[in-house]
Amino acid sequence: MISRRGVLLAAGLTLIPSRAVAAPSIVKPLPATDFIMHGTNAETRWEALRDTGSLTPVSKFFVRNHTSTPLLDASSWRLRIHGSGVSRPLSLSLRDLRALPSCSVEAVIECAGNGRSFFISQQGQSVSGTPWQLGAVGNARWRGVSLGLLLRLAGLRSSAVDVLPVGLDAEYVTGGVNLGRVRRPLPVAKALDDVLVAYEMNGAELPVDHGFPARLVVPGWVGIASIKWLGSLEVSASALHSPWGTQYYRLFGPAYPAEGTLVTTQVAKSAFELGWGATVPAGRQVLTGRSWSPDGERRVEVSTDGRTWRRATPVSRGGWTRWQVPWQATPGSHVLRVRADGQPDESPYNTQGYLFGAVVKHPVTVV
Ligand SMILES: Nc1nc2c(c(=O)[nH]1)N[C@H]1C(S)=C(S)[C@@H](COP(=O)(O)O)O[C@H]1N2
Ligand SMILES: [Mo]
Repeated sequence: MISRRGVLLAAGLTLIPSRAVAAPSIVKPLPATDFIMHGTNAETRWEALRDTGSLTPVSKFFVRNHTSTPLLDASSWRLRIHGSGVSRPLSLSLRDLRALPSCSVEAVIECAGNGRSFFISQQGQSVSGTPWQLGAVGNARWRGVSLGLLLRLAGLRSSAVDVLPVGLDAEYVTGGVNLGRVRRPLPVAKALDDVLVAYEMNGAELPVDHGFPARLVVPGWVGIASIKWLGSLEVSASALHSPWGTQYYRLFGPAYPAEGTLVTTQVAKSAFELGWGATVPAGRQVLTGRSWSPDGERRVEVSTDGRTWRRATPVSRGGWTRWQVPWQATPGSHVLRVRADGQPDESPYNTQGYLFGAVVKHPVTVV
């Protein structure tokens, strides 16, 4: 059999070195069984979480990249903390960071646009942005240094109001406009609360796609707050702004003021560990899934007929709640629904499709 190279040579073509092919945005393998691709982003397939525990394995964790994963050199990397809000600017190496007292938290990171496609398919509205289903979310155990500790070491002034984390990935150019490095200010009050500068994910070094050597983890807030590939933190005595708070991650639309409303915290969501339009065998099934919200979930209910709701049984709690519920599946088409504590039937419309929190109507076919 003639090789691919032979065919190309015979055709008078030279083999293009693989490095000349457009650099992939994401470094880790992205098998189609685990991910749905959206340009530079990879969405986790819910059916791929079925046999995983509370922590999303790195191999299945969604990736949201504005550009590409940068490969940073850990030995020359520094985290700079500077600005009018601190009296002792710092420049820390990864060793310095690792030498500080650490803490860990199990927390979900979720894109503000998770569920966006349902504004279109379920509510008939037109929204802009990546058409995620419900897989732009993952739960991990993050270890690192409390941002509050770092700010105090840098001599946080009482006048400080905002902290601006800046990523070291490429500047983001969209529609011919360069918006600069991915960055978004965080109020000092949240920075001092439960935010981590994380260098570990699920007990191992932070993977390159998830922010190596260090990223912010901002529990309960939309994913954009958790800046990856952290290079600096500007602490300011005056309010700071970036396009990721003025142009994006703002709610615009008839229900909002003209200047929009900043998106900060997430809304409750729930998902079945089933593929979209999955085929399920008839008979006694156990439906499994997860619910998550910044305040934790007390009650999760499932409906298999669209009229009656049954309490699901919690399987584990943590960054999110895993649950299960038995189902006597009869042949035909069904629509499954799940809601955590008062998830509404409809999500308020906003032009960029953020914070979809309504109950999703999940189609399955029983055979
Ligand atoms: N530097 C940098 N940080 C970033 C991003 C990015 O593109 N660059 N994407 C943000 C967005 S929109 C989300 S939802 C999360 C996704 O985190 P993950 O890729 O580790 O899942 O990272 C955030 N932090
Ligand atoms: Mo995001």
